[in-house]
Amino acid sequence: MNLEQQLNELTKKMYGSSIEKCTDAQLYNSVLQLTKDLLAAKPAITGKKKVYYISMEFLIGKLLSNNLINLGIYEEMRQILKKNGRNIAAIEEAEPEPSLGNGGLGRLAACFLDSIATLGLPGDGVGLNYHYGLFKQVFRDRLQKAEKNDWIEENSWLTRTGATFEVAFGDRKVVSVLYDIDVVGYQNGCNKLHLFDVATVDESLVKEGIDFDKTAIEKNLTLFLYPDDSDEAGNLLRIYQEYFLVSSGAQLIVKELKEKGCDLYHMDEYVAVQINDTHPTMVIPELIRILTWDEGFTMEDAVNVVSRTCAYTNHTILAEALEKWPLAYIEKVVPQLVPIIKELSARVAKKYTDPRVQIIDKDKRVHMAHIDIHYGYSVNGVAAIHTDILKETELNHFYKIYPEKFNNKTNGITFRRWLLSCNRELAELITQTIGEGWKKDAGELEKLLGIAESQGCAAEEDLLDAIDSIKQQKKTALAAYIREKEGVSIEPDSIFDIQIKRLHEYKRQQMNALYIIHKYLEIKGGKKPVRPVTFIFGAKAAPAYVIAQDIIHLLLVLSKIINHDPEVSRYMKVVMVENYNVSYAEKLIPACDVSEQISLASKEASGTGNMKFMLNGAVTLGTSDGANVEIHELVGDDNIYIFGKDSDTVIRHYEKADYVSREYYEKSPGIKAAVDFIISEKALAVGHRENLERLYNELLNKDWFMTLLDLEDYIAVKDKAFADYEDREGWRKKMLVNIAKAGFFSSDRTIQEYNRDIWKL
Ligand code: 26Q
Repeated sequence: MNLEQQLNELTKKMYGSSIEKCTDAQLYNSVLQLTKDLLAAKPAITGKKKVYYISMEFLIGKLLSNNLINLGIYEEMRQILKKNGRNIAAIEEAEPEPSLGNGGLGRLAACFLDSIATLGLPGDGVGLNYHYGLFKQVFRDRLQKAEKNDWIEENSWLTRTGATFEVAFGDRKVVSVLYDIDVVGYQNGCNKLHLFDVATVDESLVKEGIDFDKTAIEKNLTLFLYPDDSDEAGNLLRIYQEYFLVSSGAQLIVKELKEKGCDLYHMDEYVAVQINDTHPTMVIPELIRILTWDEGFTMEDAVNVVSRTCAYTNHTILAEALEKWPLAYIEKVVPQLVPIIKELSARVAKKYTDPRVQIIDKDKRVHMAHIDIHYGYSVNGVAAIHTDILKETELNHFYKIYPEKFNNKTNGITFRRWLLSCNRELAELITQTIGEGWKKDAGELEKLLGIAESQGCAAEEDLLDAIDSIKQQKKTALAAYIREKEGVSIEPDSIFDIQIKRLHEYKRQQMNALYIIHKYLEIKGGKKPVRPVTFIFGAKAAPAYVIAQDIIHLLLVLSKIINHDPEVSRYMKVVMVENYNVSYAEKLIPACDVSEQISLASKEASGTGNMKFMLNGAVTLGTSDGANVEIHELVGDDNIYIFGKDSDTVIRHYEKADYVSREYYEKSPGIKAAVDFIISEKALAVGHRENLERLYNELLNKDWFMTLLDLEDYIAVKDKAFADYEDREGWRKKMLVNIAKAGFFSSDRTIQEYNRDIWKL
């Protein structure tokens, strides 16, 4: 039976209907089922050693089109649907998006699974099956409200495996059930994403918004993902979740090892466990517990073999985001781990007197990262500058003890999702121009730069024209989508300036807002821009992060004022899209002209959105932070807009505590006017005084992430970028260079490095 016949059989069997006649949802479910069957028939990727990528988050996004691409049948399926009068895009829309991650760290885990399978390496993800994931964002009265994101339908990518484990907490036992999602490599076999759920989970606990009864662990444990909220840490439930993950995961690992007939004393020859930030750190004491309690190991032997098995990735240098759990909390949740953690801590204390490297500190708090560094064999940062800062500043005391453990792995993104799938037109143009090779070896994208030499200047001119016309097409499509979803009309001929990422003060969405106010005041004062600009934002704020909520409020206030002012809206519009997620990113990124990557230098570990934008021909406007530094090195000064103080300067300001935002406010009339606008009559007429005043005071009296430090430079460089956009020839060349140099940021390259230096599969 060919694919079309198989699909017809399925729609008939499932819905008594044909491909032509069934609803979009029914057709989606039928294609889903067909794809799941094809995945099940793929060979498993096998080998002596396997990596388990253990993470509280896997922000996988929708899976249908990516699975079809990796199976090599996307085009065939598109044609079959078309022949039957159906549109694949409409079928893709019917898929609910799982929101099993906060942002970068979770999305990175998903890109890595794609690359591990694509490279044919044995490697599984280990995570949790949150029923409502991260909250769904809605705007009411220009404020963010949180709702549950219901994504698990009767038919889904999840397959119940039948495997169960028992997880013992101090006050109760719960049964963990294992679901799997197939992860197919591009033209390769399958690995698994293992997601654990509580057998007795009860969705009816969730009533209004995202509130639920916090007492009944066995009913609520896997309902929600905790938002990335460094201020609100210390929640017991988060520790319950973390232990539930690592205990289930460790049991699965040991079970699979035994099935392989492996001698557990040599488990490091069969397994690498990659710990995604500190969240799954308890896997280290848990593995030691299992080996000593159940397998007859001495403490010494267990500690040694586990330390040769586990490796840790650090994703942040924000001190407030490093997990430090009170020992009393761990005692309450998992008393059985306490003697092990104390033993691990005592061993460190015996060797090193420096209080900065202890596991349990004088306030009886457990520093999770310290467990990872002492009892793992590798510590990596996620971009060159980030790893340097870890070595030289943040983790310097550890670097002095274990220089050989530290290594850098600059992040990457899967080009299957972030080009082939989200920008099929550009991918096809590239293939027509340089052949298929880049899909397997992203470095070949550089061939795009040799077109003038190899095929003549006319060919390069055609290429630039084609890239530009695809960009225009994507901008038009995005404008239509935004019109439909947000009810705002935007002009496809305007410059699309986009900042999409979690809302955090260090990412400085508020600085972008101040630029917008500055532009608005200029236009009001009679200075009209040559070309209109559309400022687009997408960001969720952790519900307990008050200032982040206030920044969202300011952005919504600005969009109301500006979009409804006929004098100004001809020149600029502001759109804050609702519920920014992976699917929205796939529409926004191909349509972007200017990619906003404006974090305070030293604070953004890497960023990965910056790479996605570059690959899709946007030009970066950014600080010397995270992977922007490496983008800058690759594309050169002419093809990126860098501004602001560098990380050394910023770190010195923190050390000396000599940054005073009010000084910047007082010495520059432009800055003062922009900041004052936040509490102007105009803003207060559409916004809430409480939110706007709080934000204004924060900027003037604290501004911990130094918004005003870089504002003037930001305005100057951004104006320059917008002016350069008018040199259309020059700008297209910048787009081309960005695309051509993006190959380094393929997660295939990143995973090859993890494998070469850490996993050795
Ligand atoms: C911790 C404790 C309690 C509740 C939540 C958390 C928590 C959850 C998520 C803390 C942090 C996160 C997420 C961090 C994150 O996404 N970091 C980003 O990782 C990316 C991939 O390496 C980098 O590119 C980004 O620079 C980094 O911010």
